Amino acid sequence: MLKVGIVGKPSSGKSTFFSAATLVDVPRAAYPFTTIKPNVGVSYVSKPCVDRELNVKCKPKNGKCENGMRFIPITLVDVAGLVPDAHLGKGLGNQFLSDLMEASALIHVLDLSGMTNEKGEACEGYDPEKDIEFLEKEIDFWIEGMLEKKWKEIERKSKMGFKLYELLYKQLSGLGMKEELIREIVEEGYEGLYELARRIREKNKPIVLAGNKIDLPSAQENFKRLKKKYDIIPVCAEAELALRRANADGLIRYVPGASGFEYLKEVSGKQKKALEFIKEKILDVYGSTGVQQVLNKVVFESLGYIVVYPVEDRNHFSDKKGNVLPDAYLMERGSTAIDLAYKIHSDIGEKFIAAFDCKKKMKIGREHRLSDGDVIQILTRH
Ligand SMILES: Nc1nc2c(ncn2[C@@H]2O[C@H](COP(=O)(O)OP(=O)(O)OP(=O)(O)O)[C@@H](O)[C@H]2O)c(=O)[nH]1
Ligand SMILES: [Mg+2]
Repeated sequence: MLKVGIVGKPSSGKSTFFSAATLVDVPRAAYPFTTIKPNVGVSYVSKPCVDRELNVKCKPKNGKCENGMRFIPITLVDVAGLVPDAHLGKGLGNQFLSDLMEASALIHVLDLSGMTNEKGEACEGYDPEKDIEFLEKEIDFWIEGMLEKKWKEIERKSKMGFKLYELLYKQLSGLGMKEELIREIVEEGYEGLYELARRIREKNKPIVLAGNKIDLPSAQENFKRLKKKYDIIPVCAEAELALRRANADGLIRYVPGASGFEYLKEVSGKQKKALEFIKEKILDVYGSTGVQQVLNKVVFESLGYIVVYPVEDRNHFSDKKGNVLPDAYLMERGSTAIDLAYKIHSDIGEKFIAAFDCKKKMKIGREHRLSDGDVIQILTRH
């Protein structure tokens, strides 16, 4: 399953974001290094389901479909806070980032309020822009460290005639890099190991900025200033957590990512006040709490993934048992019919003959590139 990591300095709200996105209950608190061991959970990205377009009602096996939105599972990982000079051993260091090795992209949860310093300690008037800068550097130092460990050996082998990009690719194999991208970087040239690490990070681990704590007035001020320079999504992780919990408890009906919710029961007192606050100060102002938007941006914009629906029965868009549109797969842009076949099962890949585009009602070949929202039947030999 596609993996996305959550990074940021201590106390920025990473675990609150994680909890809101997964509904996994984890410790969250206003002191640094609340999280030490990584939290791993299932979250979902959402896209309008093709069932409306096809005039059918889907029955997902994985994930869910609510209000016409298909929710597709991803793995989310929340780690300890990163501080400046973590690569020199400050805070908890940067070794724990190895928990994010397989993450395809990162979410940087920023505390936009400026009410915590770079170490996550309470303060006032801290500029969150500093966090954007130092965090990227610390991730670069971490990758540099991985290269450094084997650098002598890499240089020796490279002099012996082995291709440098192949050696680098091997050394970073756990990072889920593409050999082609590493080759491009090597061919373009770079100055020193740090620069090489930075280029590798830029090409392989896109970072989406989540401007958290937007409910606080100082965060709103910082957002107005920083949005001119950076692509930041305003987020209130606390609000999303409250809404998802109230939904799970049956108090309200709330579909993640929506701009509103409806009451299902009589709610009063503190709870009603909190929900009304969220409606007036977050949903009505920003259009959502930002959590779902951040997840969707990572997967559909930064990584450019598409959603493809494999089916066995082309006429009913279903599997053999009649479940309509049972699966929705996240696939890399440029994926082909044969890629989909192998993703379903290696056996299906091996027995592939052709595929059928169920929307266009035409046969397609193994190298046919798939598009977002395609409904595909794979034809195999027996
Ligand atoms: N006002 C406000 N506070 C928030 C929001 N999200 C998180 N917080 C608070 O920020 C503090 C830190 O939250 P955590 O989720 O534990 O932060 P973390 O980044 O996981 O912290 P470490 O694990 O220590 O690195 C807690 O007191 C949260 O209640 C938000 O959207 N608004
Ligand atoms: Mg935490």
